[in-house]
Amino acid sequence: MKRYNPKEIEPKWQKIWEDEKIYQVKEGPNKPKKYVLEYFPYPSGAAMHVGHVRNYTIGDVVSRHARMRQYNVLHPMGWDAFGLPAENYAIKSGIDPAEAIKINTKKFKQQLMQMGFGYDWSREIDSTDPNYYKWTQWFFTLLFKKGLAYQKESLQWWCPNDKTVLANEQVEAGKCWRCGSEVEKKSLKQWFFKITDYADRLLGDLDDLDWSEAIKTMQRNWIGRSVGAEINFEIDGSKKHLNVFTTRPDTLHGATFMVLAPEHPLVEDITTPEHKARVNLYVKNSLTKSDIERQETEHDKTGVFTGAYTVNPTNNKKIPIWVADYVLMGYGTGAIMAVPAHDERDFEFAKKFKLPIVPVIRPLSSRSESIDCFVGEGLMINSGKYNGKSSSETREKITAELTDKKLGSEKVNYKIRDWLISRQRYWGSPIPIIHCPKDGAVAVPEDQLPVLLPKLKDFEPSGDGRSPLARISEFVNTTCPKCGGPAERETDTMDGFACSSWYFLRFADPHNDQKPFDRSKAEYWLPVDDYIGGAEHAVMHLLYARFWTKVMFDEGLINFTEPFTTLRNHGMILAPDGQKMSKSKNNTIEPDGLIETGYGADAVRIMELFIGPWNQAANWSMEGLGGAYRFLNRVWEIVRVYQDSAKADPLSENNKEYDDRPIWLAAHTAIARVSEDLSVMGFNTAIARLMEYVNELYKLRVNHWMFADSGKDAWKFAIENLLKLLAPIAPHVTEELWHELGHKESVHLSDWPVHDGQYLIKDTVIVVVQVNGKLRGQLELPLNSSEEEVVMAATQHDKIKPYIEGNKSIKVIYVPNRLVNLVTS
Ligand code: ANZ
Repeated sequence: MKRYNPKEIEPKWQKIWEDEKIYQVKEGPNKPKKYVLEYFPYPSGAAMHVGHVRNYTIGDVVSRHARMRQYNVLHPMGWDAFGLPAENYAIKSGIDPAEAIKINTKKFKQQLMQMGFGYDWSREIDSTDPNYYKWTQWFFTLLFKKGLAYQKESLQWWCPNDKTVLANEQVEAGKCWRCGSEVEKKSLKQWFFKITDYADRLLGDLDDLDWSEAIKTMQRNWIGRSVGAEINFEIDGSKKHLNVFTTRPDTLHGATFMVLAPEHPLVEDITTPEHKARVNLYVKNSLTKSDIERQETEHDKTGVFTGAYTVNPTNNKKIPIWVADYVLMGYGTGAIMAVPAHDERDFEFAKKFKLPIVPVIRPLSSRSESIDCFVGEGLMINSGKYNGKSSSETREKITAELTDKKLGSEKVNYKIRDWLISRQRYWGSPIPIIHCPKDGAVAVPEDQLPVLLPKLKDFEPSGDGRSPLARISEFVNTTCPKCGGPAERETDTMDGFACSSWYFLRFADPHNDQKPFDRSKAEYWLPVDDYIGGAEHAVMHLLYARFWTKVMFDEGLINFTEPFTTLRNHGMILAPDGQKMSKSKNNTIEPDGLIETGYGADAVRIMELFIGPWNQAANWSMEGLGGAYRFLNRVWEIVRVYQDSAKADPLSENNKEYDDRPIWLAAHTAIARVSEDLSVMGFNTAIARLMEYVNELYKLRVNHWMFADSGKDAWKFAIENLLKLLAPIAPHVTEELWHELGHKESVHLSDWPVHDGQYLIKDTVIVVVQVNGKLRGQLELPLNSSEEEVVMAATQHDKIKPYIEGNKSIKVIYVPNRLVNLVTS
């Protein structure tokens, strides 16, 4: 047998696996299914580095392990190729985006292949392929027909650098999530998906998902459900009403002023002539601020009085109405009742403008009626008939009372906003809508889909609020599908997140040209059992995909309501110096080079997993990679020695009988432990156990001749199972050695071994030896040794002898299999 040379064996097996299609699957009733999926990558210009590769390595081990446990495993791969990263890359490098995608996906695919990842490539999808985006458009028209896609003119986040609008989720602390530029607000007519209709279900169904609590909490906060009341206040001297949303109707007696958002339509109506000029100026100034700036707590509160008053229904007192920008128009009713004694923002405001502060709740733990702000629950004070009652009870009572008097009602509010889906960029799926002067917005009929994205020479965004497609009259001008009259096509494209909201379904039936997918195929494979990826998608992709899945369920397209049963977020790989790897920092490490230098993909895979727990960040290390390579060499060598031994001439000495139990014990222990570790994704500990196991086999080899008759079966078992246990992690080297042993079928299609508990029972025990109650030594003795045997062994032991010498009578206290105490006198 030759030496271990990954450069030779890895490409060889990759080709054989592809030719023999060992990862291609079909729906089948005989085996349970498992769908393992990693986020499909966007093939931007930069190649994948070892950080990206970790994600796919984890998915690959999970899917190979499942396949060996006789699951019918779907493990597909594709390209999320529409969207800004690909387009920006194309602009920068001056290549047509479609061309750039071709080059980049080829590169990515080659990178994935050389890592030995077992994908069913017959299911490869590309979101920019018209056969794919035809169905993305079809879903758009479905949402449109269900009233879940609509167009609205409103102020939107605008990225001046990328020259497009952004969804709320894509603005992070006032900056564009992609390029980091400060975003602006622009009034534009945009397309939205009505995700708010699904807020309650998106929230409720989180409970049953096997996802990390961190991600679930981020989704809960993003959806932001608040239960409270809407209260209607009369405006003094006017027929108009002022409606507010509050989560604390219990504090109504303490409302001492009202605040309107500057954009609130009532501002214009109610402001008295003498306050007009100041209010107008204030409103104008506040419109230049972002919502985030407006809500910053460290800023001094600003505001103006309108001159108008409402009436507090509890005591008929007049309350002044102010305008202040800390109240946002986009939430609740855009107006609040301010309770400075119990709300921090109102408290700051009241102090600054010298408005009354009336406490109505006192904490249970103190008797003082402090005028500092207290935001918790407690007992009511200054609240008439409610005094002495708990604030939570009062909350319900006041809401009921207001409802009776038709002054208010219970109300649930959500922070989540509808999903802004239109983009003024070229590289996306066209929105399949035709605008007709007579019929308005009309969906493109199914038989005219897809609306093809035309090839453009100049696809740079114009920045005027329209996409480059608006410059192409052949694209724009068309006829109305309803009346046949002249009409114009929508020129915005869809956000890339539309494509990724259903791709996991397409993998179940990727070549269907009649439907997005066949229902029975989707229902066979989905939901995804293990979804593996970074945590960066917490509130975008993962929320959108859940929303689309629920819409499809409602439409009767599928029988499940959640796309991803289990979500696993892997930890990042950092550069050796602990920095985040990125092209701009020039510190990326790509697997290609490591494979090229001779370490091979199997060693890189081991390193990706052995570097630390899979869900924690870790620094890449070259020394570690060397260690992984040496380990694989040791595996190679032990199999080689075993092979050579089997061929050797049986010498008389080798037919000696020997006890083969330690070999069985080592093998079954390894099977038990590695299986246990892999079942909980303990990849690093599984590898550590395999290393221990290999060490043990080397030790055993010294006394237990591999070619002696009495040990043959045990050694065969030990070596073959070493290869099986290592196969999901290091697929190439194990496949090569497996075939060296004479197997014809792939090790990856073999059965995962099961340990036999009877071999794990050890036949020796450790007995602790005490002299006069003090620990003096330990003995390894046969299980169930008699008292006599134990005392004999103890008294003859070098370490224990000195303590008992010269003592005539020794009393013995013996706890079988555990402890012996020799009491001298
Ligand atoms: C009176 C009150 C008394 C409030 C009190 C709080 C404490 P969440 O939990 O985020 O839903 N609010 C309502 N609409 C607002 C808007 N458009 N802009 C800014 N603030 C607004 O918070 C709901 C609370 O935030 C509401 O309850 C309201 O203040 C304020 F002791 O009403 B509260």
